[in-house]
Amino acid sequence: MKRVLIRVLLAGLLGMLMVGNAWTAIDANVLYQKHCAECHGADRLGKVGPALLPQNLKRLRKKAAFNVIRDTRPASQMPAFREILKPKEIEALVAMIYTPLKEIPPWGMEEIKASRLEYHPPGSLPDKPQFDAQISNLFMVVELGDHHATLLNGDSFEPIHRLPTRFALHGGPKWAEGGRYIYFASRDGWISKFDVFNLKYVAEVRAGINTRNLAVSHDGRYVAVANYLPHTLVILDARDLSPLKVIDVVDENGASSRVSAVYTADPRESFVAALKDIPEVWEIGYMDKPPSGFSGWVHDYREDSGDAHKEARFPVRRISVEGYLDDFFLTQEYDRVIGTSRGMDKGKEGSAGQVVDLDLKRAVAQVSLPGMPHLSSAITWEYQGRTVLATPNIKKPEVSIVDMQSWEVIKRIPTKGPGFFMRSHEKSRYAWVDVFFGPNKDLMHVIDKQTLEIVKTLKPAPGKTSAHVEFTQDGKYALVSIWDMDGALVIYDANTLEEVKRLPMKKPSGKYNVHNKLTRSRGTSH
Ligand code: DHE
Repeated sequence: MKRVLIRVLLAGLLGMLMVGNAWTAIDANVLYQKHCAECHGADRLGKVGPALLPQNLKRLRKKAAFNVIRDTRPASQMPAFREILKPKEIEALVAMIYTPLKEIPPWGMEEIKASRLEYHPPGSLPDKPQFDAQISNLFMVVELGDHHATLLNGDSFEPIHRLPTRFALHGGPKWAEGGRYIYFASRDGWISKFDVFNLKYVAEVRAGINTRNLAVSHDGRYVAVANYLPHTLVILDARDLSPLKVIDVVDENGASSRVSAVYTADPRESFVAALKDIPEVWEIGYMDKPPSGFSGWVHDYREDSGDAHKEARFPVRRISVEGYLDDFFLTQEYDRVIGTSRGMDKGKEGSAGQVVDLDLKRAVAQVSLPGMPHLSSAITWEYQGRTVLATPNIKKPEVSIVDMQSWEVIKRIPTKGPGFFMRSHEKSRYAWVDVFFGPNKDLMHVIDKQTLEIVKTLKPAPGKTSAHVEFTQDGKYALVSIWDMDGALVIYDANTLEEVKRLPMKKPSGKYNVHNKLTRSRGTSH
């Protein structure tokens, strides 16, 4: 009897741990709600941070998850919990996030349809702008600080309108129809269509629970949404955001995957998506007539009234790649994808990047990019008779310059810290890159595109992160964000590199110019 009692007591003690000065059982849920819920959602379904569920953590070993919580990871807004949580507490959190939820809310066609909000049906608002400005030089500036966006006149640099947005937008909002409309995506799945001429939202829909980004077809007819949760790609009718198709992202054996990102490949009339848990790139056609090579049959939805045609629309073409693509860049000709994979750079030097030919359906070259570039931020220009691609690196203080013919890295430009965003313009001799991480995060480098040297380093607001540049449509001015609640948009003369104006803003992140985005300028993301 005595022995049994001792065993029971020991078992009880084993389930408890010393926290502070008292013996307290670790309640992972309490820790989670205190330290994690604000960003990852009280239900673990994701908010500003991604969903924390076993099906979304397949590529992360538990040991690595432990290290992420303890030390954080590159390019993440998450703090390191080394000083806050004890190793056993971190272990308890790891065990928790690898435990399946009893139920994940379904988010399929019916739920998406039911979530749709229509404020103004297509055709019900005037077709003329309700303000006086050159539409092609408008900017939309996202202010993450208080979930707003500012529509800015790119000639006078006067704000036209400030609008509330959904919680935590991510990825570039996408312009359409010459600047009449802009589409926003929030990390919690809301897609919002804003009528810029009338300064009004016209429709919204929740396309996912945890979303990456959106793309709009070059003809403005369709919106594609990339989701982390559920593992789907959603195609919406751009006119009123009604869902047209929910594509389950699964491989031939039924394993599912998060979608890293989706972009539009204009001349191919397709969306291209990179997958995080399946070694494939997907191309989803939105053309009306099927091109050769597509096994599916495509129908113009405008004339489509019958269910029989629905499945045939938006056929998927699978392209096998080596490893998983976390981030990618489409060439200006839209025939190749340059992709990188987190973790692949831990292997041999040079295995981090690969060039995938969309027509040949295979990788045709490797690129040595071990510093984990943020490829959606890469830009290209002509240098000594060849096209080069330039990208900052999230893990390394350098800008990599890659020859796009040989795929050799021809120069590594040392910077004052790892960067996130890089931008230029066809008419500017300079490329701008931020220092986003580390003690020099208030610096912004300006690189001469012909000498590949840093010619000036700006410090727009000492002590505050300066990041993300976008040019006016003529390339004469560069707009920089001061990434702070008490932040600003700083406008520079792009030739003299002198400041010309400063507008106070709440943690402005990205800014998006109608002309540069719609003409697919080589100096910006598309
Ligand atoms: Fe982004 C774009 C991925 C974290 C701000 N980011 C993108 C795109 C991808 C991407 C694939 C291109 C989509 C597009 O524009 O349609 N971002 C990732 C990540 O994997 C990463 C590292 C981790 C994550 O949390 O998802 C990440 N991103 C961040 C941030 O922490 C940033 C700095 C703040 C935030 O908003 O969360 C951030 N990402 C941005 C911005 C763009 C973006 C402002 C659009 C840039 C543009 O000019 O187009």
